[in-house]
Amino acid sequence: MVSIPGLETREDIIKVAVIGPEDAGKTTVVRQLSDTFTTVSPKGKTVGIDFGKCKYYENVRLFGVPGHLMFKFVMKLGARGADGIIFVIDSADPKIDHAVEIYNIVKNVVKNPDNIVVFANKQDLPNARPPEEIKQLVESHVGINAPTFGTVAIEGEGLKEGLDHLLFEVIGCDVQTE
Ligand SMILES: Nc1nc2c(ncn2[C@@H]2O[C@H](COP(=O)(O)OP(=O)(O)OP(=O)(O)O)[C@@H](O)[C@H]2O)c(=O)[nH]1
Ligand SMILES: [Mg+2]
Repeated sequence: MVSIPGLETREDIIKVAVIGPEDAGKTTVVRQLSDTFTTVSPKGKTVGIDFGKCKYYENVRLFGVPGHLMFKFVMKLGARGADGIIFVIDSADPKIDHAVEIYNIVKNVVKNPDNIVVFANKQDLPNARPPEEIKQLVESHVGINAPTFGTVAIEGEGLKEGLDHLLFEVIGCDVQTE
């Protein structure tokens, strides 16, 4: 477990919001990156806020929000004040119009909407579009040029690489390895 210096107090914890359209894999991402995890997802659909304590970094907390637009108010609550965003897209079914709407809701409540990485998830599916295509889709529709990682959340593939990029390259966290 690595700690990020100067962030020992509760207020200084790094909050990462995990957003994206319904069924993209947000809850799976939070669960895989966490050692302590809770979710409110009856029948697999998140209606509350997923919460995870990151298994790699002491000071990092992951907040997963619902993907269904019916729960916009919960999206805002869960993402409010986040230091960074993981934007999860199902590469086989990107639901890009919903993604645009979700980003437009969330960008107004986070600290800096440019602190974002995209997870082009479900790369294991035969009809998944490659990460570069998802990057371009997000750029042309959502209007953001975000670092994009191919992921398979159910296997944990690509998740730590994407989180590390968000923390250290995009947000610019300092890291202490002992
Ligand atoms: N094949 C495949 N399935 C995945 C992957 N990631 C998640 N899933 C599956 O996709 C479904 C939805 O995953 P969730 O993590 O619940 O998705 P979500 O974005 O939290 O869904 P909502 O909260 O309802 O919007 C589940 O059946 C997952 O097991 C992946 O990388 N590959
Ligand atoms: Mg969910």
